[in-house]
Amino acid sequence: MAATPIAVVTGASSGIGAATARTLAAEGFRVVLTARRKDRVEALAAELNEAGHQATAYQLDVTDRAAVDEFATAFRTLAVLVNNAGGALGADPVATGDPADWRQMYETNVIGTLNVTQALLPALTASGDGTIVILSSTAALAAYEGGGGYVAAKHGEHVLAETLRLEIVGTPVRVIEVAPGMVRTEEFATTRFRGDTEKAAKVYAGVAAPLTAEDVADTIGWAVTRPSHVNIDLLVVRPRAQASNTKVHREL
Ligand code: 8X3
Repeated sequence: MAATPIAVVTGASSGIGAATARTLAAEGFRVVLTARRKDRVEALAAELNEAGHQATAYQLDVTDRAAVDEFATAFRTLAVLVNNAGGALGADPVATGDPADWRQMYETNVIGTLNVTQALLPALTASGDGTIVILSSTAALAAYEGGGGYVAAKHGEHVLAETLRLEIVGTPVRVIEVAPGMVRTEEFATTRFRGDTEKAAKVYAGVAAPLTAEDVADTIGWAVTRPSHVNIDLLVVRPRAQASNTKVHREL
């Protein structure tokens, strides 16, 4: 009997990462959930195991290269890597944005993805049919006012995905970029606005139905389960109320 294929999901403690872990577990993958918050990934892994799936939790900060390398030694072969860890900090204009925020966003979104991808690429290649998913954003494709450092970091992730796809064509690893627009998760906007829930709520004000983490997990699950010869290069997904990063229909 063939071994159950393994999927690693980073940032699996909440939001899109946690929803993706659930989706891939339901698709029959053995999921390895990583996040800085050990309690959260352990609780989700326990829940999935109780439901009859196969899940393991691992505490990991994707910006810590030594820790990522140590984590990667556990995998001789790997079917799927979902680079989901990342996020936004602040919504200041370029004129006044804090360089420390910009640096941190580059570190988590771009270097974090680079670290995990580099460390696991040998195992993905050894599987004979590996898939890398890079969770970017519509901020990876177009700028918006106040997006500053986040737009720059997400453009960086987009370029990482594009470049890697060019460089490893012909090897048994495909590179999928999923770029969601407005997704309402429990933490994204609250983290961006440093716990200011009022500011966070304004992001979604009057929007009938922002995407949910499950909507995005659904697109990821679909993309990674396409036949082996198919590559979804870039999948942009937005709620119906959002026509562009700056054109949002609000019923106020
Ligand atoms: C999240 C989408 O519009 O906040 O990646 O940049 S947005």
